[in-house]
Amino acid sequence: MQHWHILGAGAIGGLFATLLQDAGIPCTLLLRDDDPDLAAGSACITLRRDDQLHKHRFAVSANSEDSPLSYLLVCTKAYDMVPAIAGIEHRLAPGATILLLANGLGYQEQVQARWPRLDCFAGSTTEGAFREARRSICHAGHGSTLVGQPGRPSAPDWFASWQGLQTSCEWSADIDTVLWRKLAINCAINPVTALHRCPNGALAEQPQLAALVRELCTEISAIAIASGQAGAVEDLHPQVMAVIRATASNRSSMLQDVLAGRETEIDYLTGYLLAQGQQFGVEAPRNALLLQALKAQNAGHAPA
Ligand code: KPL
Repeated sequence: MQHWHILGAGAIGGLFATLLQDAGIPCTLLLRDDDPDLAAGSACITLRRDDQLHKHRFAVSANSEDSPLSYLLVCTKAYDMVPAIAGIEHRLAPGATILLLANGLGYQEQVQARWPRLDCFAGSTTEGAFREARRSICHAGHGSTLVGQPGRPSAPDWFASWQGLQTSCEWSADIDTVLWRKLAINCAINPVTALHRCPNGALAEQPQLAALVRELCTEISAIAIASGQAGAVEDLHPQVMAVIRATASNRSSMLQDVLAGRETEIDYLTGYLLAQGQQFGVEAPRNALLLQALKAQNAGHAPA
């Protein structure tokens, strides 16, 4: 049985830690050297689901320790992927399996380029989870998770145990399309909600915002098509509207970041999209303005 280590035990990392443990898969949380749970020798994550509390106790390990890691799940924010992995790189076993699970695109290539010997997988999840307190997570909405590796049609052996998780977790033979589709949806929703500080539903209710979302979708689709990702943006606008309606009362992850004074993932969402546009000669003025406005609004917010 593989032993998974989890780097970034926030809402999604903590949720997957509990899912792995419930499926009988050994799992240890990697913690910064100053984390008080290291002195305690273990960490307790409380998961609230359907108004019931489930407590899970985990083994913990300081990032600076040197026992080797063979299976690593990384669930940090997109911009923290490379720095977080750099902090434990001395522990990575040769050819270690690493699964990256965050919004956005761009960091996957950065990780693979910096650590070419890692067996690197990418995932995309629609699980709805947010942190209520330091080690308390609310599992607000069941979603599904797709995992894959570009160019790899079938799942590696280790993935069999992930298919036993108490959630929908499937192998994708075309993870690039999955990641692009998620990027496209996030680019059409997250920055608008973060700039206007509104719940997702406002993007359907307020005519001006709804018109902006439509324009963003047109530009996003043009860039995706030029990048060879036409399949990811088929029916993008209706799909975005469906997500907006299904998550109407939610605050997008980017709005949550802005309200908490944290850095946002905009560089790995709209920033990545615009870089692709530039590479293929497709302009996206609405998306560019949105990125600028959001950066101007958040200038002065120190990253957490
Ligand atoms: O993925 C999301 C996010 O908030 O990051 C959704 C809810 C789909 C869009 O806002």
